[in-house]
Amino acid sequence: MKTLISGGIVITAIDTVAADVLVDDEIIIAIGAPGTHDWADTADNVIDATGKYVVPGGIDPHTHMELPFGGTYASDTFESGTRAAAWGGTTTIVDFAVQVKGESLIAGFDTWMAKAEDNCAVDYGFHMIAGDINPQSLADMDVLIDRGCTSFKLFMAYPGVFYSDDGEILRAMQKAAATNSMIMMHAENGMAIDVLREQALERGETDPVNHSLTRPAATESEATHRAIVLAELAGAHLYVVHMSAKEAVEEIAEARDRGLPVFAETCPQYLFLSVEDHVSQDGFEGAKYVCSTPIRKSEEGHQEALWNGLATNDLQVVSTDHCPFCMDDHPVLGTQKKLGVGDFTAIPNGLPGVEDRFQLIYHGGVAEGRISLNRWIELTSTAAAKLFGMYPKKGTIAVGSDADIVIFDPDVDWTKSVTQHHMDVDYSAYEGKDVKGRVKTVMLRGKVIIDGDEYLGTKSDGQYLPRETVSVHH
Ligand code: DUC
Ligand code: ZN
Ligand code: ZN
Repeated sequence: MKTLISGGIVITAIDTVAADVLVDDEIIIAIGAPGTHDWADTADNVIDATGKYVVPGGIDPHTHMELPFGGTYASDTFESGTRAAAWGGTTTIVDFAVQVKGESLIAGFDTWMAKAEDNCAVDYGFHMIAGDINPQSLADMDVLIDRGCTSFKLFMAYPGVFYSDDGEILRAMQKAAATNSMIMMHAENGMAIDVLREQALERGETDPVNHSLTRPAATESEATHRAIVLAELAGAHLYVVHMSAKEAVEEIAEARDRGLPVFAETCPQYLFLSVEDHVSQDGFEGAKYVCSTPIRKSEEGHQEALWNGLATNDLQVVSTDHCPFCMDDHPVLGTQKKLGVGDFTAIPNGLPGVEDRFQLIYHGGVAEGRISLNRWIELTSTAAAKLFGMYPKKGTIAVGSDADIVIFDPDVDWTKSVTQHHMDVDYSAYEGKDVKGRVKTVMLRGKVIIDGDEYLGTKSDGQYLPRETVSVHH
């Protein structure tokens, strides 16, 4: 079956060009100047993209569907979360399989594969959270790499849960260097943060805002610095996740200026939300914005530093860290954010965002003049494909690539709200925000799964995506 997308402006990380795109079955087979071919004669389906952008489907390399956290689970399942991703123009996610203490890496991977299988509306891969670094875990990294899981996340935060000490981190990095796999780091000094949290509670400071206040920027920048030092010692590639502090971005910039293979992402919540306007609201409202790393004070200049890092390539990726929890009771999971009423340390950490990211970065980035159209695509699709071994199958519009294509209308003005999103969570972190630009049509490997207001996909359209090892060096 052949589909012709005609009359649009094709945008990749490099080019902006008026072109028609011909798709055969799951693959892009031709890209040509409008009016120079007879493709319409043999196409089964013609999609008119006149006046629209034709862009690669978004890739979100950081989601947590169904993540167990703080006595509950992230409220989006693989089914609901990937369907919401599709609505927002994202056609690939890379989620995190979890190894808990005492369990093997492979057992954790198999558990997460089983959760996702036949339950994903878009294509999916896995990184592996290594929560118990020991000789067997290090040996098992080889097995996972063979299965297409080529990146491993370590935590310098959450002592007693996911935390690894510096020795464990160094060993995992040495193994990653030897296998050409990627180390992803949650860079926060969890030991110091635990002291600050305990002291805040002792002083009776229990409101949600204390989550942000007990994770000061220095705890992120110190951990980022230490992660870079350890990665350099090991000769490993390092990707620091969910950066929110300008001082931490400076550490990344300094490492990259020295030519190290160090990379980093930020997320929409750190670009658009602040302590002043969101986390410190009256009552328990601030719990909606409790995540780690934390949302920070806008007066400290973090948002500008993050946008600047995205524009200058000190930061390479915008992911979401999608990890939603309901404010009121979830029908199946029960109490979520409100577990932390009277004790901010018991608020499950995380925000919804998988549906928001692609369009928000267009709005805040392109429409508001901070980045180019090409950089928007690079940050939300191409760079993640290259860093995590999916390129050029994913992340671009090119002959031979998967036909994961979004037709995007840059001229639509609309207002974000929980009433119009598809994520299984009872609030929007961007409620009432006016934005420009909206996803119109979404194609996953040649199949139209979103057409305007209609969802045409199924919960098993998505396929597991085995990934290659690292091929990007700077
Ligand atoms: N941060 C969050 O906000 N949620 C899940 C895990 C994490 O590191
Ligand atoms: Zn994290
Ligand atoms: Zn995360």
